[in-house]
Amino acid sequence: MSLQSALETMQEVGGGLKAKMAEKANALSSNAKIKQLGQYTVTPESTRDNCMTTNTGVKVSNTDDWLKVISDNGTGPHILEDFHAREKIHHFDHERIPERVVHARGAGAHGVFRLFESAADVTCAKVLTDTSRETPMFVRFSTVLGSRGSADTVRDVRGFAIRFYTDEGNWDIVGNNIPVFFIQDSIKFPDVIHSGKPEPSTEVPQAQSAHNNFWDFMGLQPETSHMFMWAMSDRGIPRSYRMMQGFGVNTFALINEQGERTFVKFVWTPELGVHSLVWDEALKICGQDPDFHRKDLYAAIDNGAYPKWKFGIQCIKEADADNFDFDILDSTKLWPEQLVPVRYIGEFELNRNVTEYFPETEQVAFCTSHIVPGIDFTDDPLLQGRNFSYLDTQLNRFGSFNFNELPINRPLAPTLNNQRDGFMRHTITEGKVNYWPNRYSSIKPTPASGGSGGFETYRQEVNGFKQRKRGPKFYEHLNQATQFYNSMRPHEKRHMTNSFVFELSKCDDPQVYTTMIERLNMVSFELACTVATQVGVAPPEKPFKTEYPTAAIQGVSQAELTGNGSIEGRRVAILIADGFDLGQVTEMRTALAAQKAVTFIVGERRGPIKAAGQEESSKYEEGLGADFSWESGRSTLFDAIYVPGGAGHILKMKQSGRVTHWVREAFEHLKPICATGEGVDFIQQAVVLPGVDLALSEQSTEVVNSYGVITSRNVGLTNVGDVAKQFSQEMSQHRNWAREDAGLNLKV
Ligand code: HDD
Repeated sequence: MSLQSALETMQEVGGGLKAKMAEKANALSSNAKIKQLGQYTVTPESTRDNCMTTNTGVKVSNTDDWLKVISDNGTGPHILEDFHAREKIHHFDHERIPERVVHARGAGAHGVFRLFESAADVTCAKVLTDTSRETPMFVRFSTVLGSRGSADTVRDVRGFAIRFYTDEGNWDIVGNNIPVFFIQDSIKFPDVIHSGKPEPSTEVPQAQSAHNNFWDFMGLQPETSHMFMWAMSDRGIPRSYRMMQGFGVNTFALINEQGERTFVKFVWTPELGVHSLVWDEALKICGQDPDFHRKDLYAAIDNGAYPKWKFGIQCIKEADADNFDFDILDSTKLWPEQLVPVRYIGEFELNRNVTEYFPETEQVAFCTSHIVPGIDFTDDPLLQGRNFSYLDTQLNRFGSFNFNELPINRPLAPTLNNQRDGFMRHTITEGKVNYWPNRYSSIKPTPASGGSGGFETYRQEVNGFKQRKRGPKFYEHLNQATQFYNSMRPHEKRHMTNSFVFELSKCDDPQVYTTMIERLNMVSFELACTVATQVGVAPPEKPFKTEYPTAAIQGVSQAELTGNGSIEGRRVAILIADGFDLGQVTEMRTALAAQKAVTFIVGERRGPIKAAGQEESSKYEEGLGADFSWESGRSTLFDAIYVPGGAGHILKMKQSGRVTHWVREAFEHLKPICATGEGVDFIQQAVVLPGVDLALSEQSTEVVNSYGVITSRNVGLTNVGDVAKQFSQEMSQHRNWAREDAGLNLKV
């Protein structure tokens, strides 16, 4: 392949793919909710003559100078009369609304839900029974503790709130990426959140659970044990919002046509698998790219790599409700899949980015109480209080009950009732009366009639005494925490141990970390001993229990959730300097682009990098344009690294400590690394792979895969494809845990 044709091929790969994606994006831009939002969307073209106006529609002639009384020296006092200037400043002064008290930092996207199996046996909710429907959705991902301006990749639980704009009204599942919660009763929510938020005396730390107050609360409140094990696992540092499971956490009820009740938990699992960052990487990204997750989501959707989740239900019949050794209404317990299998009945895809952040992602107002006929609440003591809190908090954020009239919250189902007026009322309702009953009876409550009639609460018998108490099974807090730990693979256990060590080492009050070691001993003697030694506390003398549970929970280890082998949206850095082998780069890019991975050229400088053979040319613009320089990019922001051949470029790379660090850091973070031709020499210099002499492959076209480092020294153009195949296979597994098991990551 000539240099010229190689460059042209690369342009075609990029251009063709983009055009195809744009086509798909247009086709998808028109679900009913998107059309509805279109009525409220303005563009420069929708104005008169592209002219800026005031908020009352008057064309503006000057927006740079406040109206003044100008004296001879060219200055003078402002005039209050300037209605445009006052409107502009007033508006700015009032631009902020209170940020969410939790989950303040978020990223949203639009999508669509498709049902492939009717759940009519358990519910009459049309959204879960009518397989011919496509239901528009809006989803918001978030961190919990940090404020709006905090970083994305902190260790934290992630919010995963999903809204279905059904024909019967909005249905929200305000979920998380972890299936259990810290506390059992909603009255304790302010306590758990206060303990995690910045300490009141100093307002530090920001977006961190690694401080005295958080671990003080965890140590003193045994019911948190299961959830803090999850938060300290890899689930607390997801690689991408696209690679997280979602859980409704609370126990809801489904009601079928016959009026029968089934207890249900909702779960959704990503097609791309559940994957996480490694801790060192997550920490670095907080500084290198605090918007890492929101950018990742935006870029994937923008490039047509639409993330998808299978949507499932776990059901327990009313008659079986008492047959478990935990209370099925306790949100600190999950329903193990081996006991209650997930029935996947649908899927959703996010296929459209928001047009403007504030009116969509910031103003979306989720409430657990937004349900539709066929779905109902249970006595889950966490859910009951949530139903109160979400509506209350929206009133604080919006200052008015009319927040459901905002475009993003407005249901697709028509709304009509006698609730009128209030701040910022938009709707104009015809008619003479705003009360019921009235002499016209034009609108009236409608009796329940399956999924399409009025909402009717399940007829549940309730009797008892007013008390502040929980059911007897609520008092067992440790079994599932231990079972979760038992379910982890060795590398997952190692990561958990290290996170406890990190977090508790940030606490400087010995009472806090000593109590926490006691608490950990209640979950696992082994874990408590390892953490204690590292944190500087005497390990417990003996196990807290004579026998800890030995069972594991199915489906909770991320090793069981690696996805469908796709590498869509994976970011691959190609490291080059002048004199690189353009043929190899072209072949590799084409092979990866075919699988919708996104490649980036990272060069010795940004701008054109000359391929071997082009070096003599004096024209600056010749060469392959680098997206980043070795200095401006960082290995942490990519999923994998490729170093192509080219004697000249390898010579330069070997002289750069920065680019050597790139490869070593990626190796330490267990990422797939690929090298061809002379690129292999560079890898050999940068990392240590015991028992593998990469030079051996010099004489053959063999592709060597050692701990996720894929090399082919004597690669002919014909087999870059084979190398790419092994490279993408390795990428689809996300990280090479065997490298960590062998301790190689720390030997670079
Ligand atoms: Fe909550 C926001 C998830 C318990 C009170 N919560 C909020 C959001 C998510 C969750 C994802 C952000 C929604 C968005 O993107 O706008 N919360 C959960 C889960 C819980 C949970 C999965 C356990 C099952 N929450 C919980 C309790 C209470 C609250 C027990 C109060 C008693 N949560 C709120 C809130 C927030 C909120 C204060 C703040 C902003 C908002 O509601 O809209 O009402």
